[in-house]
Amino acid sequence: MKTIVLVIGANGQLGSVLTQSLREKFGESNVIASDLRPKDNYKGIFETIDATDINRIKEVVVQYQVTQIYHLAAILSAKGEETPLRTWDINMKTLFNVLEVSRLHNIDKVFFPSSIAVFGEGAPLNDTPNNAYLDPATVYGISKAAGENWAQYYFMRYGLDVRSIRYPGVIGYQSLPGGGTTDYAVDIYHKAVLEEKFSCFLKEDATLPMIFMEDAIRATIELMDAPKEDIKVRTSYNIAGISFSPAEVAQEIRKLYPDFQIAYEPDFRQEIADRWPNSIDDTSAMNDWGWKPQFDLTSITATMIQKLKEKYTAGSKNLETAKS
Ligand code: AKB
Repeated sequence: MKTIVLVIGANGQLGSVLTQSLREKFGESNVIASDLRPKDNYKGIFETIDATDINRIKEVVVQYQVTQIYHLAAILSAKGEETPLRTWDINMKTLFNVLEVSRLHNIDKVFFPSSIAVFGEGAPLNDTPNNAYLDPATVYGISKAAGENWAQYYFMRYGLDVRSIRYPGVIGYQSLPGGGTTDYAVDIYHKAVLEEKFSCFLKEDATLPMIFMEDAIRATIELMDAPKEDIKVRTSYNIAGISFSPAEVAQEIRKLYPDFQIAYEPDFRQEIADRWPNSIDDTSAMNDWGWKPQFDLTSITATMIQKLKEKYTAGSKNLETAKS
């Protein structure tokens, strides 16, 4: 049977890159991007979907005879704390809508992203195991922990093939993150390339699990491609890329930009980071579907700097213009 994919939240940091990769895999005309509104000059099939509206999701699923849904729309950890009840409402309502439409319209596979934000003080800080106790301290984390259990419920009760990954902070040059606690790890590279001083909202030693975009996309596609019987975890899989602190990225950047300057001005996001793991144990993902990261801090830094330089240079005759 032909695979037709619907990506909900296709304008986001991960969504925009994942949509491209899914188009390369399944063909341009078989991947429908959707979000609250199209980006300027968007190329490819795009449908406007507010995922809190179940009827709109249904309409698009029926119109294109969708067989897989990637539900990426969510309010992230830091932004979510501004309006806790709205965050809960949006994150849960959109998930229920996707699960219900998928169940009622016989969708083959659903992807639901979870996050390291599901962990809290009850979990070990180092090499946090897949089945650690979950006591998240942000609304985003609570919604993801609940979402994982609902994903498992839909699998057990209705046989819906929902698969999920707990993403660490995702670092990529292709898109910008919005509203997360790990966002600094993308912003820092933009500032380095623009040769500007970086003000970091986390402390210098705030070590967090991170992953390069290429690894995150590959993990998602490998998980979705894995035979159904290999998927033993129906809540969500830990995946580790690497772990580093702001001071360690700054040190790595200085190998290429020796004058790079960073100031530490921790805000409320530091308290969120304090409760998240330093590192993640991803043995279950490795054993069940062969997960293995490829990028370390040195290769991430080299790629980010090279690609962002190219991007700024192309966008503005040269880097000098980009800086002003
Ligand atoms: C965030 O910082 O909120 C996200 C995440 C780790 O899920 N990047």
